[in-house]
Amino acid sequence: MSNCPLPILYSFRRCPYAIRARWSLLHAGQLVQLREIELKAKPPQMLEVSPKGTVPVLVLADGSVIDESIDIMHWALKQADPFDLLCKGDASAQQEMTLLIDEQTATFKYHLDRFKYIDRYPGDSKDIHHQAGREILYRWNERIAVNGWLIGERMSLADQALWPFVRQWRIADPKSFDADPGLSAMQHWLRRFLEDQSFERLMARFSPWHPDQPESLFPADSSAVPLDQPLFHLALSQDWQAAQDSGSYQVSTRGFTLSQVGFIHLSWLDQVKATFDRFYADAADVLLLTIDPACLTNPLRAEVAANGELFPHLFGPLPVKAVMDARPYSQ
Ligand SMILES: N[C@@H](CCC(=O)N[C@@H](CS)C(=O)NCC(=O)O)C(=O)O
Repeated sequence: MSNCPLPILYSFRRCPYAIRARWSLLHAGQLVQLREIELKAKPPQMLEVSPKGTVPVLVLADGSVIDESIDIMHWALKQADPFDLLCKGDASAQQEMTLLIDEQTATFKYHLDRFKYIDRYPGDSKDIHHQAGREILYRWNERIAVNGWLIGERMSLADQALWPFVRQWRIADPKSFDADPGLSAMQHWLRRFLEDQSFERLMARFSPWHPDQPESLFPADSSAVPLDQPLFHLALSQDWQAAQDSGSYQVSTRGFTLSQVGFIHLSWLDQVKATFDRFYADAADVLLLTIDPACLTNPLRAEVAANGELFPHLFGPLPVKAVMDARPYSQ
């Protein structure tokens, strides 16, 4: 990992395509420069890299451009997919995901636009599109009713790609959505996203971008982790032993795995003692791992903890070879 320039994301706060792209960047631990645009006055810098003129557009450090939201999601998940949203190795789940995302793109969005903005479609009938969209939602609801998610027992890319559009549908008529007994599983499913602790970060407001102003970071409360100073992690000795056998360490913090939390908690040197006192003081055989951040390949981001302090987080497994030193920690 090197301190190369951050990707640039052209975004529009309320756009469901931009929302799903930001959601996946947020959860993959990716820091970007966010350029909020106005759809009525798209910046020439964006049109130059993506003449089709839709948001989101992601411009990577090497200049390559990704201008379809679903491709941005795939790119983000390639950087880090701690919850296995791509259902690696499960061809049938992947096929189901593709079918659902295609149905949203080709059919649901068509009815959503006409249900929500009927004034833009003279001669068309709002009721017909309401009914047609609702039938799709009923089918999605039946899937969610089985295990809580669109596919199987875990959240997948399909849930993440679809919820911003279901949110938009609800916004068009919240009363009928909330009162519909045929959508009860989906009402709960949607609330999981809207009440998620990251929703506020996702929907933070940015002033429209102007090249003369300083760049804004997304997530706005995060920052880059310097790569020229070591990072630290307190580990139980048995967990570190297991990591040496497998080649990577996948514990987030005491009692929680990477796949439960989504990232590994790290510290800077002056934060280690307080972390030990809070979480490890009664544990036997605690090791202090010293990590070379330049050897990490998954995204690293400094994020605000509940106490307001910034901590480095690693969004992926910690490779054993990135650990420069592992020694018993005691006060
Ligand atoms: N297929 C694109 C669609 C993106 C899209 O249509 N975005 C809308 C905003 S929600 C847009 O930029 N529209 C251009 C305009 O209104 O001028 C994607 O998935 O990224």
